[in-house]
Amino acid sequence: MKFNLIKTDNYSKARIGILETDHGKIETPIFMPVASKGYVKSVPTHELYKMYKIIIGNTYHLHFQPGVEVLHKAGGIHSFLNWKGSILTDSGGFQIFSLKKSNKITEDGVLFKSMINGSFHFFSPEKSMKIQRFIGGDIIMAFDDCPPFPCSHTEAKKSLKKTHRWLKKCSSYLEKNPEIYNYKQSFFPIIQGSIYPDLRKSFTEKIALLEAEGYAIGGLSLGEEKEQTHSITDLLTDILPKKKPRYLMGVGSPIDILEGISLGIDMFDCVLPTRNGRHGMLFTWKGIMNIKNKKWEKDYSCLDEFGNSFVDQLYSKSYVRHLFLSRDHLAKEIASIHNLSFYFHLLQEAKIHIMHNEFFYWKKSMIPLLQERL
Ligand code: PRF
Repeated sequence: MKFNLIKTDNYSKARIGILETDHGKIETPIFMPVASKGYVKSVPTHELYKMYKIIIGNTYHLHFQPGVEVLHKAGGIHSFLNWKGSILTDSGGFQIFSLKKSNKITEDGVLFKSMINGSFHFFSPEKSMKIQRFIGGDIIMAFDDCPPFPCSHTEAKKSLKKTHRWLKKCSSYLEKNPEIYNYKQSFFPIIQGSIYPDLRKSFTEKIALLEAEGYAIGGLSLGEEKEQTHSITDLLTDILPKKKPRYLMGVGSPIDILEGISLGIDMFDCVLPTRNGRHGMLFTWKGIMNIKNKKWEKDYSCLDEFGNSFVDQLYSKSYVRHLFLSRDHLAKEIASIHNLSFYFHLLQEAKIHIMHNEFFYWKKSMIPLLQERL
């Protein structure tokens, strides 16, 4: 993987870069739609690919369905999906922890009960790496221990030490077990440490020396105050090597993304545009719209007059509301395509403003609009 920084904003830490995997070039900052099981819910691949050239899958989900044997026999996840772009896979740890019930964390890994059939499974750093080799993502993530929020300094420190030991196990597994498909996989460590600046700082200083191909910030956006998310992110992007991509995991809303960009983040992923879209929440340039609202019952104007997606001009607000109330699948498809298109264009705009050193002021002017409830 290559990463070239092509521009840094004069008035914020925002940057533009080109990230290149063996499956193509991606301009950063980038938002990656979530395809945990190898598909973005309700969105056909041909629509997705018109906008996005990278998606994020999940080791935990793909391990259960369709399973590594199916993926391996297909020749890896790209062939299985017939996805021409890049794929990043998350390591699965976070999903296991967030499904907390009935799991047991030990020094070696996590014992948990499957949501699908109730059977018991054990995930370890080595196992996550092995599965990620078989899945075949272009970027693979370290198996980390993400402590819940809130958590004490003592707990956070203990968990961070485990994340560090697990990181070493991941790296040594990958060194001994090279790629099984004919393209490169890049490995990103994940920074944890909850909301404690001392833990975050010392860990980041250590792993910044590793010369990893990119770095991820985990353990944020778990319910802490926005100022805490921002100050931790700010602290870490000051320490991380400037020439490597930074990925803020599981973030976020359009505003969170603009804040992240201004703090020097290059990559984001979040279920928000698709999950909330499936429930009728639409993000627009004028604010957030709940299309199921009675207000739109007889509004025959197009879904989003400023939207760039074909769905925005093709369907009316009244009609999309009707599709939602009738519970037709088409409603979810239209809303998800609309939201992914909005996110895509928001990042396109952000890049134009970074290019012209106007990002900081543009972001400031955008926040009240994005907060608006229509
Ligand atoms: N770790 C991993 N994946 C994640 C997170 C994390 O901390 C988060 C937290 N925002 C989202 N996805 N492995």
